[in-house]
Amino acid sequence: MYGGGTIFEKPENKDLVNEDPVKLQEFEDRIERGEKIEPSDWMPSLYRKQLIRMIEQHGHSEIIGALPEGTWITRAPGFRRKMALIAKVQDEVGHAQLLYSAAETLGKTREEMINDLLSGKSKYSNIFNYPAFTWADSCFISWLVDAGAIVNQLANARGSYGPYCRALDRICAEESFHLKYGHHCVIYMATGTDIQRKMMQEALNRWWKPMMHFFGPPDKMSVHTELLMKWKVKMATNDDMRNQFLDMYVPKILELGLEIPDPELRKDEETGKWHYGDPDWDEFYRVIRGDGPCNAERLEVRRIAEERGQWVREALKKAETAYVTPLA
Ligand code: BYC
Repeated sequence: MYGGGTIFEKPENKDLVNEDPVKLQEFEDRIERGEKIEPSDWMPSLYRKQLIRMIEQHGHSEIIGALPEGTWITRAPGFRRKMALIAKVQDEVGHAQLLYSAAETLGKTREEMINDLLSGKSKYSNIFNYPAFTWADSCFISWLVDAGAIVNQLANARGSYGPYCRALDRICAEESFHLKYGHHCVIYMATGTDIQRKMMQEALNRWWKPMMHFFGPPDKMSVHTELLMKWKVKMATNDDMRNQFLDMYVPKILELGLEIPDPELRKDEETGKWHYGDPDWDEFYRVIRGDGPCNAERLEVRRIAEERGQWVREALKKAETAYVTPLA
């Protein structure tokens, strides 16, 4: 089952057996021709479920992803960094709003999505379940996690579902500012004092493994890729995205005099593929099942934020009713 049920199973293609074969063929032909599918168009229920699962998880990742960096706003070194980080964190939460709106076009309400996040039924990105101990951790997120997100989002923005693609276009435009900000922060640390360089190296050591996990399990272990690529929801496989990230960012990291904590990392120039050491996929599965260093804390913070924002939502509802109720 999709949309928060069992995990790591191949798509239930019996869902497709029940679809009207003529409509299914027309739908697949449209996708093949590169047309966008819009909310009022016919779509197989499995396409709808898969999109809800993926867009919702993406939205949750943005909102939870704002937490580790958010804790650094008050401690950011200097006023300029504070202002930039406030703007970045605000953008990330805005991305969640765009994504939740895109997922709502498929029939799941925002309330249902938030409830599924808080109950642990829906996932969010593995990487935000790790602690940001130092300012250098925040710099790592702003540069390299955003870089990974851009690799993924630029590819999928060319996908088949109109509302998701349009949200991704806008998100990518904002992420490109984050990337410049993050790169600047890392350059500053990596070319600073011995202590700053050491802090940056330690952050890289802490985050490299979750960063490798960020693109999802290796293709041979991925359960959704085949179908999602066929329907152009995903435009690159997990391994291709990881490879593209390594291609683009390994040279930039090394240029700064930082060491990548993987002695096996090397590029096979013949195939163009990177070889890397086993990043401990068991840890990845543990973390995405809820057993990472910060999963409980992240959800608790989100739950408190939901509780504290309840009065705002109620006030807005009342204001809306007052506005539409004619005066006596
Ligand atoms: N984390 O068959 P697979 C940001 C799950 S926010 C957690 O390969 P798929 C930022 C997967 O869901 C941007 N779970 O899946 C924010 C599935 O489980 P279920 C984050 C993961 O969907 C603030 C199972 O493993 N980006 O950058 O084909 C500040 C099997 O995997 C992960 C997105 O969310 C993971 N990393 O491919 C700074 C991108 N990977 O659902 C920065 C949108 C896999 O069957 N999502 N799983 O229970 C995607 O592109 C795809 O969903 C993935 C996975 C590539 C992540």
